[in-house]
Amino acid sequence: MARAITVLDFWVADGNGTTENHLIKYNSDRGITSVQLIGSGWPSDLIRIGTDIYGIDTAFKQLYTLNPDTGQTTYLGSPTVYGGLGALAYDAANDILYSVDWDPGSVGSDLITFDRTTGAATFEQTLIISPPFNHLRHVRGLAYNTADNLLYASSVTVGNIYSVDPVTGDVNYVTTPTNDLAGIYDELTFFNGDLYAPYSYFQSGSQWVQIRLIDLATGLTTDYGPPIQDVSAHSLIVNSVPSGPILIPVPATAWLGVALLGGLSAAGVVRKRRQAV
Ligand SMILES: [Ca+2]
Ligand SMILES: [Ca+2]
Repeated sequence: MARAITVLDFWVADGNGTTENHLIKYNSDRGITSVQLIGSGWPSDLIRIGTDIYGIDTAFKQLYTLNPDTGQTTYLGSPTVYGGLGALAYDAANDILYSVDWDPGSVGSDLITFDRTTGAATFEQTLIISPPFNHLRHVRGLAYNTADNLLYASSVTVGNIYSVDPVTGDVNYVTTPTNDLAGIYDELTFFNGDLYAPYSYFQSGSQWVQIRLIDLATGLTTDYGPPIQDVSAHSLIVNSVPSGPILIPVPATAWLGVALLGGLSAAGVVRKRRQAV
């Protein structure tokens, strides 16, 4: 019998203030740590491909690889011509790395593919919802679903999730995830067949992130882990999700003083409670 997984572990980027351009690492046993992203401009998505971590940088318009232990970034090739790259998604079966350009200077979002060796970007198609044949605006979250071979894209201005068929170009509305705190879903990531997202919102003068599971059939969400203060979560990598009971968020004030203001120590400051689901 397989041993049950009990640890929730994920990474988001980036932080704000003292953790600007940091990779924020959450582990339900060890708490929160962070590492500075060396050479980063705007870490707008990260994705794991095999044993490597790739990132997209909106400010530098480029693909890079990341050493998550040291924070060192290595840029691939030359800057692209795309001014609004903010998401990555990977089709492992066909080894295709997708991105989206949401350049605010254009009318809509364009699907892009990357050559992971040269860093060169290729235009694939403009994302148009059919019907009503409107451009899909401001896509900053993208994920590839191996269950149906479709891309899932989140528009931060509209607040909806759409499916994108990368073969036919069809774009269809899927759902509107819960938006109870007037926030945005700045990234999407499938992990073990489930869709997770960093829900980003402002409260009490700070920007917060809450990792959420999204039910694509209903749009209803389930919180995973605690809300984390001072994060602008453009990126999400999920490393481990408990199999069975989920971690119930504890009041952030119970540990943020130590975990964030005290320099993101890895002390076991996150008190946990468990509840059957
Ligand atoms: Ca993604
Ligand atoms: Ca993003």
